[in-house]
Amino acid sequence: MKQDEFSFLGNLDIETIEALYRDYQKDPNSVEKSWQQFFRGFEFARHEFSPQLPPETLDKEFKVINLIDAYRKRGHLFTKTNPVRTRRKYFPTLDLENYGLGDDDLDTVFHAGKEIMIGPAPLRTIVDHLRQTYASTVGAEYMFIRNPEKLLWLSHRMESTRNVTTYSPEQKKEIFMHLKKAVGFEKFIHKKFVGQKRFSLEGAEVLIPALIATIEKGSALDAREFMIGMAHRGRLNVLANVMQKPYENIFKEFEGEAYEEGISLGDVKYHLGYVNDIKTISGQTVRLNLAPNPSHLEAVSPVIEGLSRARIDHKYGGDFRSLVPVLIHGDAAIASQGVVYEVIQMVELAGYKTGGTIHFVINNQVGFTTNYLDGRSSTYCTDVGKVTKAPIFHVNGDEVESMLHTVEIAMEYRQRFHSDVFIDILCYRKYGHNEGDEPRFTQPLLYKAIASHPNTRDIYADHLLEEGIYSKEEILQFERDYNDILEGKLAASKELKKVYIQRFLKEDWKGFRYASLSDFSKHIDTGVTREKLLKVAGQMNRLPEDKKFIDKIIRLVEDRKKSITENRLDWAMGELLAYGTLLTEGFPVRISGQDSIRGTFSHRHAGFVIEDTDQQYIPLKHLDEAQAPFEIYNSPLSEYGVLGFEYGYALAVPGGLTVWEAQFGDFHNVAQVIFDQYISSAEEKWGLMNGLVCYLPHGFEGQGPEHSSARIERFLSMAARNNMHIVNCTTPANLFHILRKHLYANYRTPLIIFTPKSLLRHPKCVSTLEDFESDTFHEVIDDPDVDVEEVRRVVYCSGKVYYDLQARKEEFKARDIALVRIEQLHPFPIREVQKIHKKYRNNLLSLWVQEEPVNMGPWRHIQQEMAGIRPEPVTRQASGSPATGLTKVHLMGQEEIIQKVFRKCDCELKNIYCGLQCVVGSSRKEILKQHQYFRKN
Ligand SMILES: Cc1ncc(C[n+]2csc(CCOP(=O)(O)OP(=O)(O)O)c2C)c(N)n1
Ligand SMILES: [Mg+2]
Repeated sequence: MKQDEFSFLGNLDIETIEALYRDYQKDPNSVEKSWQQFFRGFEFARHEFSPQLPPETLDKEFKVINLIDAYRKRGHLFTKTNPVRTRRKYFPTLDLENYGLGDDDLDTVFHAGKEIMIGPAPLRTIVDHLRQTYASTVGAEYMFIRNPEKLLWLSHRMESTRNVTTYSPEQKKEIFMHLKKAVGFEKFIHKKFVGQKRFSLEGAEVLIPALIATIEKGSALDAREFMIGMAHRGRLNVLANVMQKPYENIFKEFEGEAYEEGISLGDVKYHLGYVNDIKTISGQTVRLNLAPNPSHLEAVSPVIEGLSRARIDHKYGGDFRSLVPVLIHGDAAIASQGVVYEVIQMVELAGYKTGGTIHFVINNQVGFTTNYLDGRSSTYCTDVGKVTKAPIFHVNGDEVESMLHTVEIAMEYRQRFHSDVFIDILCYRKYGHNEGDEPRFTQPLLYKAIASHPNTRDIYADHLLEEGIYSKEEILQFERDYNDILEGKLAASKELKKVYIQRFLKEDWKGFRYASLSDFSKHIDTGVTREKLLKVAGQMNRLPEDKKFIDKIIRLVEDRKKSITENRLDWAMGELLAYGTLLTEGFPVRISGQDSIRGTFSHRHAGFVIEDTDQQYIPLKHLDEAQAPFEIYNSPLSEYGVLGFEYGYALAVPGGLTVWEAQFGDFHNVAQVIFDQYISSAEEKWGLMNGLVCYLPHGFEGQGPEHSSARIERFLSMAARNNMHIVNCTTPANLFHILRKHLYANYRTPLIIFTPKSLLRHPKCVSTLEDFESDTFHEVIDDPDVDVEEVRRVVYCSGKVYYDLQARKEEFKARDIALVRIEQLHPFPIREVQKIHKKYRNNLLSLWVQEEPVNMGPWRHIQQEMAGIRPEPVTRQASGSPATGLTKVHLMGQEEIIQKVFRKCDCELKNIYCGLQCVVGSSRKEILKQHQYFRKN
């Protein structure tokens, strides 16, 4: 293919352009966006032209403008940003010929130079300026941005400086000191802890001065706090040389001895978090938070965003400039982990905005062993950033000054426009995935190049030598001095007895303690006076008179008022009253989930849309002037990202109620990583408490395999040592009390609530005002409708199935059957259950009834927890899929369960509920044996 077939302007005749230009003059929007930019530049330059310019000169001016446009758009494809590999080839190149220009034009002065801030200049100067700005050590992708203000700001910022900052000798010395530490730290550990995993930063040491520049620049632009999330690579170096975690504590972790108290299991050293207040060069104190994170790459990203948002909301009064989220990604992870996309989609939304995240990528061009060519289809690993049209800079990791210059631009942009920025650090990985891994198995060629490649410190030292800033001897002495410091710290670490893990955000959690088993059975007074209940309900059920609402909303509010006067409060009232009372008592409340404002099942209606508008009236925001903030958001259609976000949010607001709601309980499994790696395990790994509440709609109503089960069994298999509070409430009042208890407790654990669907409107699933006034949360609800002496069968169950059983019990007037509801599944209220078990002394048979198949639901957990009582299971039969999609099959299955519970004995000892074993066909001997068994037990 001939070169000029690729040419942009070269293969367009001038008449076509002129025609387009005429259109543009009539209406700029009538031509395509890139042509608008082109003509805008052209007119700018043309200001200087004499109207009598010969058409050929005019044509060339156009071509130069087109060349400028090409550098802006595609210069990044021709940069020298890869320190150890030659880049892939891209066409068309930026050669003059491809733009209808040639060497003969190099000395011609073009007015188009004004477009790039240098004024009329020879083409040679223009090209030189463009190369330096767009195709040297920094590649900038930004021309896809649609906001003209952002676009102009970026081109101006880069072109006016040729995309370089000239640092003073003092600044250069400072930069060298950071590089010296970044390189020296890794070398020291490599020598002292041979073969131990540390996921060294070598090859990407420039990250350390880059982060320090982020903090310095950010703080000069009003940032007071940084929330940092990163994976394994270089984390120890960041902890030591950015977070200023004491070296001796890090060295101690290499010895792997016991932890100090408070941490039971702990975690590997390159997952731990840290918080520190440090002083910037200008003397400003800033807070740095590095969140702990699991191995699961990118899982920390939504958590950082939630933490950041919570701080912005609660500490900085909504000021995005005060806190900057910083995410450090690996190239393979950012390109392929879906949660990155979820996070990027979220952070421009009202409920999730954090004012722009600075994303760094340690782009060492390899995953574990997987080459970048096998790791992604996109050109750049950062292409996901284009979803929100964020500017993306690709920087040569060997060029520390270019790096710092880019950081300055990124931080200025973030503080000005409050949107994301990406900095892709092109670098390499000195060793294998970890230090014991042999990279030459998989990348022999690359590693040959890496082996002889000098490190960033030495490259920069050479610059400083050349510039006469330091002598060789001085540089060597700096390195020796730093090494001596580390030797001292290593000796000090030997004196330490145990590994110290600083609890992340310890200060914010003052006043809270870890939960103990007895907490879960302790009754906290969570009742609310009638006067207050009525006051809150009155505000909740008030529509502003000056606004119009559709009839259905007016009727709904009337029904809610009626439920108060009739003293029959449903689930929605129980839930909203919990929020309302908590808000007036000073507890902030935040709820997010898919369609949560109205509620998937149309029960909540926390916001009323004003007729013929898109505005909402949210009554819980208008309770009284002193109330705490109430926020409720419909989340984007994401589970992993949003749950991670809310987990982070709850982490930063221990005194608030933060709720994540799954649309149907099943969908929580899309966010399984957050349940496994944070919610259930963060306390044991990192000593982290968290009070996040998760609503997981659960219940078998014939809605099919994916809309029935919230997989209770999975939560119970994760539950141990008070790590989570798991409940399945059957009354509005019990929900009300558990939410209030959760906030009034001075310990925090995640609270998993299996919430109902059909019960939301079930006429029996109501509570009275008295239940809200004087009662408390019940872990177990005994059957109020029995005569203890009469009871022959005790049926334990949890959740919605209770109402199905209760209906049949009423129908049969079966007062000899007691229905006992287990409202708290973990920690299991065994004492309470035992008390009930003993109370029914004439009981012949204990049953556990659940709607789920025997291999799902709480059964296996119940079997263990109630081993002493030995209930017989009544369940659906084992299956791989939780539920049927056919309504009739569902109803038959449900009926079978209910019938089993209420079946009278077919055997000769009629009228005794002796158990499922007495089915037709059992021999008399067997039956008698069964009966004896039941009597004895
Ligand atoms: C979700 C997830 N999948 C797989 C892994 C295993 N793993 C650990 S590091 C790694 C490679 C990461 O490559 P990259 O993101 O480029 O970071 P680098 O190690 O190169 O800095 C893999 C696959 C993991 N930790 N998390
Ligand atoms: Mg990598």
